[in-house]
Amino acid sequence: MRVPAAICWEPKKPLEVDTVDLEGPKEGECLVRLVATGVCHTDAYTMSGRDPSGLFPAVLGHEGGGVVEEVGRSVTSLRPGDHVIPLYIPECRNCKFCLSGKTNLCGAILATQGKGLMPDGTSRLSHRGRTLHHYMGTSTFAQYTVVPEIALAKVRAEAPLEKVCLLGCGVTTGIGAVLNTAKVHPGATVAVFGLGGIGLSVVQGAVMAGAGRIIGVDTNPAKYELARKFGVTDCLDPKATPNVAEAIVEMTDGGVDFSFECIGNVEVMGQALQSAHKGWGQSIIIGVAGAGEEIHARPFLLVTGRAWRGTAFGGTRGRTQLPQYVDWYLNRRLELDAYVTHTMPLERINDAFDLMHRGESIRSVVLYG
Ligand code: NAD
Ligand code: AHE
Ligand code: ZN
Repeated sequence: MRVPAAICWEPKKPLEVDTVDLEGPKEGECLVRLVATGVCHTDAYTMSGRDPSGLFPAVLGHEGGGVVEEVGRSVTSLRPGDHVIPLYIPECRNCKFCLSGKTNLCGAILATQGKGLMPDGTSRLSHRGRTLHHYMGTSTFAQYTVVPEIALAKVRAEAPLEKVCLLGCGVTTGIGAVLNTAKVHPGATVAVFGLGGIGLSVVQGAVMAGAGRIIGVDTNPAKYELARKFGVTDCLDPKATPNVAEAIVEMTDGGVDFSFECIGNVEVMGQALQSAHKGWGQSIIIGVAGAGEEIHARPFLLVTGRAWRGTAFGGTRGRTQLPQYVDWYLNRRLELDAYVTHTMPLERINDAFDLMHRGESIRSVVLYG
């Protein structure tokens, strides 16, 4: 079928919106009509050419919400009409990782997904005969996409897909980092480095967990007003605070119980570790860094009881946990609406990246007509 899509032909170039060819679902796959997709900083990161796993040309996008239109052979858990959120980390419930009960990092289709292909080793996407790569197994910057059944979370049909699409990455990553990975406890002190879509979701998760003081750090003071509404108690501007880690240690009598890096800056990752309390402080890396970049720290920080950890998709098992997050949204326990600062049709998707780079948006959501 012929489908409108935004094509990323090569790094550092705007996306081209054009019609692509999409083959129907094969065994174990579903055709999904997207209603909306959020634009995450990770899409911009891959477009920048800094992503060591970036493949081109590709149809990017990984924060979608849509409706199943058709199912391939042997699909049993979904049928046409089901509302779904595509998952860049699937949940097969059968691989070593899923069965371990210790991680959300399902390994069932990792090898082909990393090559931009469906599990049978081929692509469903092409443009005038040229093969296009799938991105993160989801490719939500197209009105229709093909996704493996194990990478689709079925959610309640009454939930607005133009809002719950944010659970496909940003909001789930942030609240999951707090609730699943760090397991923040009531009264805990928290520092959040970067107050974009991910950082605000860490703040939201910290409030849900009953955290006490929540310190937000961002170089863009325009982010502070919304951050305070989400529950940040103190805002720090690194441009006005020469040593942010020292300032946090001083403000909290030795450091925070939990710090979260939500930027993708390896220097800030080190500062976040330094901000954690001796003996028990945990620092969680969420941001993704460019090819060749490495973290560094004095080993003494770890020797003296701080822990350095990371999290992907907030440690969330998508098919199991996203229906619950959707319920929380419908019960007003979880905020999604405030993240959506801009909406646009697919034709204007490049505006979403301009807004992000100018620091003017939290989440732009593309609405398919
Ligand atoms: P965003 O652009 O919305 O937010 C980033 C924020 O960081 C902005 O507010 C910006 O002003 C601030 N910032 C930039 N440099 C800073 C600095 N030196 N000190 C303090 N603040 C600074 O991005 P986002 O969508 O929230 O994504 C954040 C990061 O998380 C990205 O690296 C993204 O790729 C990553 N991410 C990771 C996962 C995961 O599963 N691990 C999931 C989603 C996103
Ligand atoms: N491709 C990069 C790493 C990118 C990365 O860490 N991606 C996160 C999701 S970011 C969503 O916005 C992730 O979950 N990765 C798990 C995985 O298996 O890819 C690189 O360094 O190669
Ligand atoms: Zn993302």
